[in-house]
Amino acid sequence: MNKDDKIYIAGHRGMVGSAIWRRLEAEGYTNLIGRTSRELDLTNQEAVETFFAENRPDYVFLAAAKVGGIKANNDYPAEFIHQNLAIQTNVIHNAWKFGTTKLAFLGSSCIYPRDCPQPIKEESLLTGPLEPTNQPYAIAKIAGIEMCKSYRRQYGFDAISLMPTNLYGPGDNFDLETSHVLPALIRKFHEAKERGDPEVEIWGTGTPRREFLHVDDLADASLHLMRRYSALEHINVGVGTDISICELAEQILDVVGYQGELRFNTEKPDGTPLKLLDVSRLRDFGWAAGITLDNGISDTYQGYQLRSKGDGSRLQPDSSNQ
Ligand code: GFB
Repeated sequence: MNKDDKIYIAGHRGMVGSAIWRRLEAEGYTNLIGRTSRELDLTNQEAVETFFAENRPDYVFLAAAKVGGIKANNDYPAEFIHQNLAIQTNVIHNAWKFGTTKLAFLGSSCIYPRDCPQPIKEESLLTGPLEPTNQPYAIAKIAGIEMCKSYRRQYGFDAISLMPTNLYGPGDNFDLETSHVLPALIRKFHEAKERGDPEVEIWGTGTPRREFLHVDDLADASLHLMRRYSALEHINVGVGTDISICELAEQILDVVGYQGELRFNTEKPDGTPLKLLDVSRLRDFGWAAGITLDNGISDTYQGYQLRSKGDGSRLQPDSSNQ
C-alpha cells in the first residue's frame, strides 16, 4: 500500500474501523475514505455500486458489520444475518467489480463449531455444529469467507479473510443489552461503585473462557496482513491465551476498584464454553499481539470514564457503522 493510495475503511466509525483508521493515519496514509451509514447504506446494492464506481478505492478494509454480544445475537437474529450478508456481499462484489487491488474482510471467531479441538485451528471451520446463540451471525461470516475464496478462485481477486477473537478497546459498545462481556462488566462495576451497590450480576456460570484482543492490536495485525498475506484460507487473529469470565470479572473489579460481591445469574446463557484461537499461522506471518489484558482493561476503563463524564455522549457507537 502506497501512502497516497485510496483506502476505503467500511465501518470507519465502529470500534474496529476507527482503530484501523487511526493506525493508517498514524502511519502516514493520506487518502483514507469513510462513509457513515447515513451517507452510505451498505445494505443497499445500488448505493454501494454507485459509491465504488465514483471512488474506485485501491484497498478496502471491510470492518462494517452488525455486531453485538450474546444477548444481542439472541434478540435480533434476522438483523444479524440480513445486514451482515447484505453488507459483505455488496462490498466484496463491488470492490472486485471496480478494480480494488486488495480487500481484507473482518470476520469473527464465532464461525467455528461450538465444540472443536482447542486451541481452534483454521482447518476446524465447518467440521461441526455452531454455537446456537450466534449461529445467524456465524453463518453470515462463513459466507463472507467463502465469497472471498470464490472471487480469488474465479477472478483472481486478492481478498483475504481475517478472523479475530473477542475484541475490546476504544469506541467499544457499553450498552448493557447489546454489548460484549468486557465493556459490560466495566460499566456494571463502575455504576455499582458509584451507587454503592452491594453486588453486581454476572451472566451465566462464569466458567466459559474467552480470549480478548485489544482493537489497536487488531488494527496493527490488519495492516500487517494486508501487506503480507494473500491466500485462499482465512487466518486467525488472536493473542493465544484465554481467561474465564469469573477471572475476567475479578480483574475488572480490581481495575475499577469495586468493593462489592459478584452474583452469577445462571438463568442467562453461557454461550460457547471455549473459544481460544490457534495463532500459529499468524505467528508464521510475523505478528504477535502486544497489548496485555491488564493494560487494555485500564485504558478502556479510562476511556469509558471520559465518555460517561463528558457530554453524556452515547455509550455505544453507531451500531450500523460497526
Ligand atoms: O461477550 P459475550 O456477550 O459474547 O459473552 P460471546 C461472553 C460470556 O460472558 C458469556 C458472559 O458466557 C456471557 O454469558 N457474561 C457475563 C456477559 N456477564 C455478561 C454481561 O453482563 N454481558 C455480556 N454480554 N456477557 C460473541 C458473539 O459471543 O462473541 C458475537 O455473540 C461475536 O457474535 C463475539 O462473535 C466475538 O463471546 O459469548
